[in-house]
Amino acid sequence: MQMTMRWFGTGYDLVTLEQIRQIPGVTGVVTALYGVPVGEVWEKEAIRALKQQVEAAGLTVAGIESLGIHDTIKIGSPERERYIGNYIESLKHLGEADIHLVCYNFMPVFDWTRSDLAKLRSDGATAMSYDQRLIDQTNPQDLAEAMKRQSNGYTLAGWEPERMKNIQKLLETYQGIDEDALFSNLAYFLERIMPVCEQYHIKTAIHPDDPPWPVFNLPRIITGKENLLRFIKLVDNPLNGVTLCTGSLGANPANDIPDIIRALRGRIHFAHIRNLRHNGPGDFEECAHFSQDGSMDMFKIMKTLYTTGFDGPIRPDHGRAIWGEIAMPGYGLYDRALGASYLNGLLEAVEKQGAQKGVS
Ligand code: DNO
Repeated sequence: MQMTMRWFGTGYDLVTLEQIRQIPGVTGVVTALYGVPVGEVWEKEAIRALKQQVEAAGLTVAGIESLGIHDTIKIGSPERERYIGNYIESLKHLGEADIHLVCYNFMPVFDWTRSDLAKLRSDGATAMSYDQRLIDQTNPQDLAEAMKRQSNGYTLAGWEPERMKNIQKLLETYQGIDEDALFSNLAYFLERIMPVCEQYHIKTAIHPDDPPWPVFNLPRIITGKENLLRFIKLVDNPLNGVTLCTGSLGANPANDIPDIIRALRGRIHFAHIRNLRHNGPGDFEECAHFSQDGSMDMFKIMKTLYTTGFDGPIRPDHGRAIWGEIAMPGYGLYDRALGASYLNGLLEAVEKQGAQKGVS
């Protein structure tokens, strides 16, 4: 496994590559061209410059998070052809730059959703949280504005203001799109991109829906074991894989993460590892990565990833806001650096224990 951090790029991220380089064991970043609107082509030169910048800092580009999918592709409208063409072009440029992992999601309209980006914890830190009752009392427009207000001035990936301006129109275009339609539009897209992925050996890794249930009546399909298995069979090519995001899947306590890891053996191409605390049905809050701080057994998760042979990039995920740091919610340096060190510690224990037991 390669320990990485998500990095949003100069001008988009408070954290620098030089800081990331000093976190023990972190050797790469997952990054993106945040200035390019979703749906437009990522040009060769811009990809090369980004890669050179990362490498000059002594890190590697372990993958792309994310190459966003235009809403027309999710909806399956005729304009999708143009955007699928653009996607293929971007993949080709990434392949030519020797980048072989692309994370994306297929959530309608929004990416990850929270009801509060800065909930005060008893330790004095703040963390992101979700309470379905609060979401039910609001509407998409107000939520987008509330997220923006709490974003500390950063643009949140998947909540770009220019898309959110047209949110009402966007929501209308999804009318009539149910789970099956979304699955079939996803299959159509995957079939179209597989040839270029084959040509450049690019692994694609769909990110689970966060939270893994419908939000504002929009369907969500990457929600748990059964649907993940349906997903990998849509296009049964080893390059068509998954980002194992413990925080997204784990928001539903019925999702048994080690069991999901075993079921997806060989098809997990990227891992986001974080903990969270369940407060009740549809109600959870983020926490430190440490097992005892939340509801998940992080040792068991790391051990299962290891023993099932997962060998891709891994990263700590959202952190709490601690030590007075004011950053993009979830993406400050401090708590994610603690998370990376903790995950590395768990991994060392797993490896050494595994070696004693003769588990490969
Ligand atoms: C949230 C992230 C997501 C993820 C996308 C992948 O913090 O986990 O924004 O990057 O869903 O496309």
